[in-house]
Amino acid sequence: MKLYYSPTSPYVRKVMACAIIRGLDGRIDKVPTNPHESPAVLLADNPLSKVPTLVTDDRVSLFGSQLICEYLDSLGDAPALFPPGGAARWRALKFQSLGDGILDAAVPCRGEQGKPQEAARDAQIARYKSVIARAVAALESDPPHKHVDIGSITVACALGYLDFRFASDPWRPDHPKLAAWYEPFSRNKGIAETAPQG
Ligand SMILES: N[C@@H](CCC(=O)N[C@@H](CS)C(=O)NCC(=O)O)C(=O)O
Repeated sequence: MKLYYSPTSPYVRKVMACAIIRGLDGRIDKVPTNPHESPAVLLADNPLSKVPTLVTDDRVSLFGSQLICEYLDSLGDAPALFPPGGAARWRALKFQSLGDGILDAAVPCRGEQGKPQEAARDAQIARYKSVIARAVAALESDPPHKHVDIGSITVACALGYLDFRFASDPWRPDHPKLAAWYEPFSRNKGIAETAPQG
């Protein structure tokens, strides 16, 4: 399999964490890619020009970390990261949505912060930060379980991204229950080995 990859993308991290936890990382050929430059090879496999993009051994291109993680879950015989049904499934998928929602605000927020200051930019940044604050508060009220599944993995990648890109605005002091969940969870092999550097 081929994975269009960026080492600092939290969505790529989520995919690689799932691959490591399910013992599939050795089957993935990582292709360093800057999606913002829209290279022709990436566009040939993903018209949206985003990473992660996975090309399967059957030459099927899959994009969106949720879809890619679900595909990886269909391979091999390691325990599933997507619970097959019942309350556990909906809870895991809800946490995945919450974690992805944090990233869907935090990643463009960082983009806005790099632009020249003006009122519209500042209003958009404030809106993104409110989304992040509400989502982290919801996680403090109801942290993920210790169990490793797609929900807890995604939340860990989202919190790791806040540490990586928003270190001057630390989330731990006001969220002690979430911090107490994250500290041991982040030592899980798939999370520890994919921590962003730099
Ligand atoms: N919903 C997508 C989001 C992927 C995404 O936005 N990736 C960023 C990198 S962190 C990207 O490729 N951005 C390029 C662009 O938006 O042009 C997923 O879950 O994979």
